[in-house]
Amino acid sequence: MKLYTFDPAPNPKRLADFMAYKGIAIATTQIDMMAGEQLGDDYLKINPAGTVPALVLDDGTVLTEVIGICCYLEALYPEKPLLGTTALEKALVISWSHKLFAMIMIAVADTLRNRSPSFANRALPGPLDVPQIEALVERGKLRLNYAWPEIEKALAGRDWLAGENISQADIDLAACVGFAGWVKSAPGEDFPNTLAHSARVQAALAQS
Ligand SMILES: N[C@@H](CCC(=O)N[C@@H](CS)C(=O)NCC(=O)O)C(=O)O
Repeated sequence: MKLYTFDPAPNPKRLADFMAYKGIAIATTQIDMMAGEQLGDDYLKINPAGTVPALVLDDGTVLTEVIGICCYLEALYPEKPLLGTTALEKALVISWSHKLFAMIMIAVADTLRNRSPSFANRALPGPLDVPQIEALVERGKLRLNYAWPEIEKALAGRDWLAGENISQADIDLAACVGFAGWVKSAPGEDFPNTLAHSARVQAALAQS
């Protein structure tokens, strides 16, 4: 297996934290997004979507979605499960991961990519030229203003999002909180449950 990734980026971080918690090491090449390597010919031959991370399996299959890569690795390395153990936990972890991606990751990405000059004509990841739409900056913020109170409520009286143990849902949420900081829209002191949750995730990762 070979992993292509770029450590500072938010989706790669979701996977890096999954692997770190479970103690998984894979031969890795960094694709420097700051230098645009994800859109270079060499990398597009590996992942035509031009996104990181990508996991290339020994039979040549390329997995390009973090949650799919996590599912594959969890099956190979079942110790310290992060995708749930019961039917309900498994459903909740995947549901939260999907919801966080759609509700928060995309909202932050819209806010960032539609305003920053460095993303001119690159409003969406990938090889397609996509012009910025200024209105999506405000819409992104609107969506985050709705999302954080929902998350805060969901964490009331519980340590972890999807059951009694840390899961990928928690790692994803902490990555979302970090990414939201890039656009100064991370939850602040009015969101004590969410802040405590991020600290709990960091502590679990530090112990792993
Ligand atoms: N669906 C992918 C999303 C991957 C993604 O969007 N990655 C970003 C980095 S966080 C990327 O590769 N962006 C490429 C670009 O901006 O050109 C996943 O679940 O991993």
